[in-house]
Amino acid sequence: MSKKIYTFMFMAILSALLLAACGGSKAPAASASSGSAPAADGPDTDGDGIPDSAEKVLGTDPNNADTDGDGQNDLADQNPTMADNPIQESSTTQGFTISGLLVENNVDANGAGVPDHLEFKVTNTGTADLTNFDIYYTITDKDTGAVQGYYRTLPGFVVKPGETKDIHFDNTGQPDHFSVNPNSAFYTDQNGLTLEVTLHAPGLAPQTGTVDKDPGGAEGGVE
Ligand SMILES: [Ca+2]
Ligand SMILES: [Ca+2]
Ligand SMILES: [Ca+2]
Repeated sequence: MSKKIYTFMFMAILSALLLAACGGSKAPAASASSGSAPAADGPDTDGDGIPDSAEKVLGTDPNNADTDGDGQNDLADQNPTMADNPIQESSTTQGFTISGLLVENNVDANGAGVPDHLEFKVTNTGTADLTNFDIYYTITDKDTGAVQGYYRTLPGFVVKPGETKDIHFDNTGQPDHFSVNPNSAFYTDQNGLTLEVTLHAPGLAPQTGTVDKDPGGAEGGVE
């Protein structure tokens, strides 16, 4: 589907959900407590003006007012899960590598299975600490071609010279784990997916990687 169609669908769904959340302009006041209204109201955890229940339907993040990281609030963003890549780096100096990209069959430090998530290794090939990383990644549905794009800064992620560190994208809140949209295509789309990652640190050439997620592999349960 084209971006225009997505935008139209998003705005139409959002309008309907917000109208439902308000009880509708023509609904009698008594109907608000009848218990038969759609569950589109309730808490708005991130305060972006879209109730958590509606964010789930829209595919946006109930814990992040700017799901795609493009600087525009979900309510105002006409395509809230598709940021353009803002990383513009002219340096060609190589300072780090990325490897071991994984999006399913993840395991913890003891080898026990954990819910699917994006993870990979970052190796500092230079002589100074690396920090102030940022990342842009896309999730593409291999059947429909639909694309989501997310931008994140990675505060607190430091890689020392010669060190290789794992970085994870999930919502466990552990060190070197960074939050993700729990309603993204990664968790809701059962088709085969391709993730393309661009990792950047200031003054160094960005590094890219690609990894595929098998059809039906959306096991659900982001943590
Ligand atoms: Ca919200
Ligand atoms: Ca949100
Ligand atoms: Ca946004």
